[in-house]
Amino acid sequence: MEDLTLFSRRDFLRGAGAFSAATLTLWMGGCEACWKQIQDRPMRKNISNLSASDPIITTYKAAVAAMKALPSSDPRNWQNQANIHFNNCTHGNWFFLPWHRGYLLYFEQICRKLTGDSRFALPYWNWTTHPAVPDVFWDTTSPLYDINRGVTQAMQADQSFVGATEIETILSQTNFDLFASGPPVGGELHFATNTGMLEGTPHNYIHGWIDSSDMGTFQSPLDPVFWTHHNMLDCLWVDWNINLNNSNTSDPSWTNQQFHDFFDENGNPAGITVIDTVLYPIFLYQFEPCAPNETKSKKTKAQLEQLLKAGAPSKWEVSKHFELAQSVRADVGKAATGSIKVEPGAFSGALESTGRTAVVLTLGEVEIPEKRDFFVRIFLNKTDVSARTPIDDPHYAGSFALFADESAMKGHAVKDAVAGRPKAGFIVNITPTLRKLNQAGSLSGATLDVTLVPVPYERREAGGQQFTLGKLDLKVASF
Ligand SMILES: [Cu+2]
Repeated sequence: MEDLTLFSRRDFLRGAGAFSAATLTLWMGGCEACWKQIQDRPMRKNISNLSASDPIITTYKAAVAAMKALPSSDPRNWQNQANIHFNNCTHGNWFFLPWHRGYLLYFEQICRKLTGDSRFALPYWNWTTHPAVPDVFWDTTSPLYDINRGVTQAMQADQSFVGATEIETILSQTNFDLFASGPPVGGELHFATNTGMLEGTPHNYIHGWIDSSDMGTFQSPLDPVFWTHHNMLDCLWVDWNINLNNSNTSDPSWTNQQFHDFFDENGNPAGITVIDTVLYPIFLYQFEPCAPNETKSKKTKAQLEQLLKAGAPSKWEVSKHFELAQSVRADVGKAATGSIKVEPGAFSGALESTGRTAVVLTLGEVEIPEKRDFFVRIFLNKTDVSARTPIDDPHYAGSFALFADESAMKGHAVKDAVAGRPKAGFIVNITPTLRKLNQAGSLSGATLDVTLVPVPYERREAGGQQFTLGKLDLKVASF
C-alpha cells in the first residue's frame, strides 16, 4: 500500500480540486475511474500551436477579462493576483520553482471557476521553438495585451538564453541546486543568493528582455505573458524530473517548507507544502512536450511517484575551493576579468568525462542595478572578448541575466535597510568549457581567468551602466 499521508493534507486537496481524499484512496487501491481521471488530467499545451479561436485561448482571455473586472476587494482580482507575487515571490533560491508552481496552479483554478471551463489548462510559451512573444498577446483589443512591453511582435529572444543547445545544457545538470537554484544563503526565503541555471538564464532573461514596467519587475504577473512564461519553466522542471528522472533535493528545509500566500478559486486563503508540489504533474495536469529532443521515461507512475517523493541529497561535497575575494567591475559592452589562483591539477577529477565531479563557478555579491538593460556572458581564459564574441567560442562558459532586486518587494526595503542584506549570487557549471580548454591545451596556468562581458539588450543603450560583483568562487564538487 502506498503512503497516502500526502493526500490527507487539506491544502493539497484544495489545490487538487477535482479529487477528494476518498477517490484518491480508492485509486491507490485500484479504482478504475480514478485512474482514468488521473490519466485524463488536463493537458497544458504549447500556445504557439493554438489558433486565436481555440477554446483554450478563448477561456484564457475570458478569465483575464473576468479578473480585471473583479472589485479590488476580491483577492482573485487581476492586480491582487500580481500583488501576491510582488509581496511574496521567491527568487534566486530553491523555493523559486515550487512557489511558482503553486502560484500557477491556484491561478489556473481561478481561471476555471470564473469561466466555467472546468478542464481549462494553462498554455505555455515555448520560447525555444518560438522565440518571439506569441501572436495572441499582440491583439491590442484583447485582455491578453499589455501596452507596457518593450519588445515588438517581430523581435526574437536570444538563442544563448532560450535556444535548444542552452536548454539541453541546463537539463543535463543532474544536481538540483545547479538546475533549480540552491539553498538560500542565510536561510532567508526571499533572498536571491543562489540562482541556478534554469532561473538565471532563460527565466531572468525573458523577464528582462520583454523589458517593461511589468515583466521586468515583481509586478510581472500583470502581463498575461508571465503565466505562460512560468508555465514553460514548470514544463522543463517536469521534463527534468519525470522524463530525465532527476531527483529534487531531499533536504527537509525544502520539502517541509510551506507557503500560505495564495487564494483558491473561491477567493479563500490557500497554501502549499513544497513536497506536495512535486506530485502535481503526476496527478493534476500534464504537458505537451516542451523540451528539445524530449523522450519519455520508461518508469511507471508508481516508480516516478516514489522517485519524486524520496528526492535525493543535493548538497555538494567540496574537495577544492578557490576564491577571488575582490570585486570585479565591468562597464556595459566591455570585458572585465577576475583571475582566480588555482593549484596545478586542481580540476583533474572533473576533467574526465565520466563521474559526478564538477567545477562550479559562483558569481557572488552581485549588485542588481536599478536599470537592468544588459545581461552577462562568461568566458574562461580569454580576456580579449567583447559583446560580439560568438557563443560558439570554446572559451564561452554561459550567460545569465538579472531580475528585479528583492528590495523592490513590499515590506523588504525597510527590513533590508536595517538588517543589511546579502547580495545576489549565481551558480554556473563550467565543467564542459574546462574540458574543451583542457583538450586544446589552454588550461595549464596557475590561474583561471574569468572574464565577464555585460552585453546590452538589443535596441537599448545601457550607457554608463556597470556590472559589479564582489566575489568569484570556484568549487570542485561531487554530487
Ligand atoms: Cu518570473
